[in-house]
Amino acid sequence: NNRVVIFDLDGVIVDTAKFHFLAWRKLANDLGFDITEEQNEELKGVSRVHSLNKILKWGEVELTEAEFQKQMALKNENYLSYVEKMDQEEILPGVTKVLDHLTENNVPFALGSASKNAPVILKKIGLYDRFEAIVDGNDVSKAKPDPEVFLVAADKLRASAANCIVFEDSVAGVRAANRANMLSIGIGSRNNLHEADYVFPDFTEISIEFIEKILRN
Ligand code: B16
Ligand code: MG
Repeated sequence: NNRVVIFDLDGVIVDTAKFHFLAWRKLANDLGFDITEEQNEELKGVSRVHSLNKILKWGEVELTEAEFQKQMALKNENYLSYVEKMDQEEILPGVTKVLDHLTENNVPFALGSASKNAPVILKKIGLYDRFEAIVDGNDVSKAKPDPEVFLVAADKLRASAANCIVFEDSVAGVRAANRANMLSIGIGSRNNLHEADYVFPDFTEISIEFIEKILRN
């Protein structure tokens, strides 16, 4: 069969949301306000520019274009100081088992992430060479929930959208997969991700039998 799989990065393969939160929080604090973990949920899967726009709205702060660019660069520098310390221990539990199963069964898989830092993160955790294709924030112009990132990934895998299975932790990402007419598998809470075709709290709850089932259907 010609099924292929597309993985989101942050929140699916690694938990970099905790580092994004620390870095955004520092930026907010430097500008004189604070952000909550709850607000951080709304930043998941959202591009860097959109994230900063949302945060500035929450803090009721306005920046000049030059200041905006400077703050984004500082945030990324700070975020990368955490990424720098990552290694394969950061791969979320249960992920490797699924990737190995796909590899053993010759099922191609790609990355479909909003992050411009995706390649460096994949190299840090030792998974860079495992992906058939990597589509990230550098390759697309329309952010999730626009399906562009997943459609480009499907294209690179030479697969039709109907044959793609997407693993996503964000609401925007699940919507993007659904809009692309792909099978969407949410990783996280059912409360947030009820629009997904299936939802699992994390990869340890996903059995090889389930993977086999969705590959066959
Ligand atoms: P960067 P994903 C997304 O990654 C994150 O969930 C989101 O919080 C972040 O703002 C976005 O990448 C951009 O990341 O600043 O590294 O370019 O979940 O799509 O893998
Ligand atoms: Mg994500």
